[in-house]
Amino acid sequence: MPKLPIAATIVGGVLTFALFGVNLGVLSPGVAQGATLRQFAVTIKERKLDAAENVIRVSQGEDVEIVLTCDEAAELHLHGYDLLLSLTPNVPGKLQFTAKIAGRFPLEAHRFGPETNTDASAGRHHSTGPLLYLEVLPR
Ligand SMILES: [Cu+2]
Repeated sequence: MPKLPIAATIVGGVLTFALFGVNLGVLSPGVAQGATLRQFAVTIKERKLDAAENVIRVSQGEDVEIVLTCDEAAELHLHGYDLLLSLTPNVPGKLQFTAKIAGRFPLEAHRFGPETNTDASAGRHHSTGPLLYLEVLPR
């Protein structure tokens, strides 16, 4: 495996959704009536967020769905909400939660590469710094 630079980038989609606050609830039939579902798409490439801005902003109480795609295996951790997500290369994975806690929370990679990857390029808990921040504005 080539050693990849450790860093991060957000996808255009994230910024777009964040700016316009698009309610995509219509695309998710499972969502309760009247609830606002905030959907975000995030791509991680070469251990960087593939986007211009690294902040996802929502309001407290909103339902949030973050779809993450990474070009290699990874284990991601959303702090504060304490959600873990294991990703397979190029297969989207979802973080779904209700934004009950206001604040600013980092999303970080605990690991890049396969689980068996123990060399330094795998990254360690928090060693690469946050990929992005989730900001939950208080009501
Ligand atoms: Cu962590």
